[in-house]
Amino acid sequence: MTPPITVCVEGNIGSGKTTFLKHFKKFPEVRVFDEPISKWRDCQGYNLLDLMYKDPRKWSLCFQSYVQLTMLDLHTKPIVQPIKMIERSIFSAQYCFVQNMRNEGLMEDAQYAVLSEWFDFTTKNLPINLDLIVYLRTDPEVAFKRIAQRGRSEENAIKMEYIQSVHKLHEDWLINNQKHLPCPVLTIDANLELADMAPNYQLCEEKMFQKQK
Ligand code: TTP
Ligand code: MG
Repeated sequence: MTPPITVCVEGNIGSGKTTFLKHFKKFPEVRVFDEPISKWRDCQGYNLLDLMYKDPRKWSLCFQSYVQLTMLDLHTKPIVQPIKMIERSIFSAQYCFVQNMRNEGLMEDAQYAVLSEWFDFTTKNLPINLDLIVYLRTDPEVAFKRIAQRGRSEENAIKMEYIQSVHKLHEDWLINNQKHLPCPVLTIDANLELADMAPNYQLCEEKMFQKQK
């Protein structure tokens, strides 16, 4: 049997990744994994996401090391369907979030070094196969508005500058070729309202099913 192909959906916080993934749950060939954020909010009873936002200097390393573990779990999970779809990847965790925490001085250089060593080791030695990245590209203003609208309690103090930095790191990685790209990228205009997204779903379906053949 040919190994499944893996598609990961990337984009800023609030870009619409979870909503985008929902559309693909109807295909029997596709196994869509729920976002790992529920684990980040409850690791043996600890809400690591909340701890990290409340005191990033203290908790960023702990939080990001758990994000890394949950992403590895998703990347390596065996499935019976021919297509795996996941929200995010170990790559965006490292290139967009860990990098940002280091840039902002929220993570010590030594802490960053340890996470980077884990990242390098696991991405080299574990079977993390990515076949397509779908980049939901938004203007930071749009992502910021959506985050405010959904009102996730941990995120209520997020500032526009933070969303701008995370946006820039996604752009550097997925558009400007400044980091390693593990597979081709399909960029989608995700500023659109949900009602106007149908052609984009179709574009993604075509690419995905074409790869699977
Ligand atoms: P996202 O992984 O961007 O998920 P989302 O559900 O907010 O995105 P969408 O609306 O597009 O579905 O972020 C979830 C939260 O976790 C957010 O507050 C940012 C935070 N986060 C980090 O701090 N570090 C990380 O490495 C990742 C992946 C997320
Ligand atoms: Mg989500």
